[in-house]
Amino acid sequence: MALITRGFGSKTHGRDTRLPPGQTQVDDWPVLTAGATPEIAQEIWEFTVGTEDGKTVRWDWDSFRALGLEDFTVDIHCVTHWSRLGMPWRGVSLDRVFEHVETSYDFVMAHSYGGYTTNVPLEELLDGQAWIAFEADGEPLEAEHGGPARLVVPHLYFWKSAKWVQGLEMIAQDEPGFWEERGYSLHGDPWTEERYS
Ligand SMILES: Nc1nc2c(c(=O)[nH]1)N[C@H]1C(S)=C(S)[C@@H](COP(=O)(O)O)O[C@H]1N2
Ligand SMILES: [Mo]
Repeated sequence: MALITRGFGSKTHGRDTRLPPGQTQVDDWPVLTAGATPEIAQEIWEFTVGTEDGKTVRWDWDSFRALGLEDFTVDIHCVTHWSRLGMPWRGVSLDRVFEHVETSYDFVMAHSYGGYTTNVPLEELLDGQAWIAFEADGEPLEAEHGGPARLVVPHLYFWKSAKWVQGLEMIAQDEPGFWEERGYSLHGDPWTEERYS
């Protein structure tokens, strides 16, 4: 499909107002992975949240999805300057997850199968801002795009959206994850071009 769909965004002088500065719209979906693509079967998949009291809240495939799947449509922005606009997804809001988590810590380290990590402030994962996604473009997530499940935090650069996410670790202070240790911004707001630290 090479159709160019501009969706509902308004355009000023030909530039879609949904595009953050320095970004170019693409219609394909590039794959960006540091390392190999892990193969995670649904039967062994689990999602955990670890808190400061040493407790781990744990879900398997069915119990996690039973928290409530919802459809959401968002724009995604990679720090390598591509953006995809109006992308349909299906997943569980982190608001549903944190209804079951007691923590006084303000920061989160996301951990993926395969070892990737990325940090996000807790308040930026709540209030409808982040999901654990199982489907994109109406199909189960392909392994190369993080299937069976990935974090989606669309208001931050896409490296925050950990593929093959395994769980979240509550942390007291903000700490760098994989790319943040390698010079990328701790925060990663595409609208203010927080690309590098
Ligand atoms: N586990 C894991 N998650 C990851 C990455 C990775 O290498 N490993 N790359 C990140 C980066 S830099 C981007 S831009 C997006 C790319 O997602 P995509 O390959 O589905 O486009 O995934 C992010 N999540
Ligand atoms: Mo990226």
